[in-house]
Amino acid sequence: MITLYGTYRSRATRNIWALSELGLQWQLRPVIQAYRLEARGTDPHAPTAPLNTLSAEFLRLSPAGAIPVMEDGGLVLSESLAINLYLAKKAGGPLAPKDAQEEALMLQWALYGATSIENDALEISFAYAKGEDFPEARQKIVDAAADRLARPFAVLESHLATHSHMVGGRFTVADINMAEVVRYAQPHLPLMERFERVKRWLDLCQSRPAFREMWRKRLDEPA
Ligand SMILES: N[C@@H](CCC(=O)N[C@@H](CS)C(=O)NCC(=O)O)C(=O)O
Repeated sequence: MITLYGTYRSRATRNIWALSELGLQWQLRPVIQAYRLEARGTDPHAPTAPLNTLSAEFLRLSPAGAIPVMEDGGLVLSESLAINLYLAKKAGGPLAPKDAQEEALMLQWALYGATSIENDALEISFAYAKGEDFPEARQKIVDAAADRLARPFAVLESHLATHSHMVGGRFTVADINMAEVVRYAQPHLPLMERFERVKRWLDLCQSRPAFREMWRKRLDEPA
């Protein structure tokens, strides 16, 4: 049985979405971010604290102290995007790479998302999570992140002008990985409206029942 360590309010959503699409048997072992506990006034080191990213038991699995982590038959794997690529190969089927070339392209897009998009998209996500009102300093952070994202979003836009999906002309794990990175920038409408194909592709990915179910459960989890 596959065990996923994490929460719905973390990058574990990527794996939860993929696990559901792939029809794999799995269980969730809740591990909360230490900073969330601290924000609630709970000491993450307290003996009564729930399992968290600073718990000794969890640090044995993840020296980085970060969720998600996946355990499967002795394999302990971190890095959400790598976990998804593993899960797709394990399950096979249309979401998985059909050959070495597709696998290379899926890896290429996962690395592009992680290195060229995620950090700036996260800046936008954090800024919007603080509320709808935008003091000038926060607006500047969002505008600068959106400016930096224009280049990688143009790369996606031009890819989607000639391809229906990230890889292989069908919905695959490469779409899940990229959609979950691009999602962080989604609240910034001026950016999404500028890149119409990216917006359309993201909407399509997020219309899948497996995404919707994951999202519903995420919203049910305390912030
Ligand atoms: N690149 C890693 C990032 C993992 C990561 O930063 N996870 C955050 C939650 S989404 C975390 O566990 N932070 C722990 C903490 O700050 O205590 C991945 O994609 O899995």
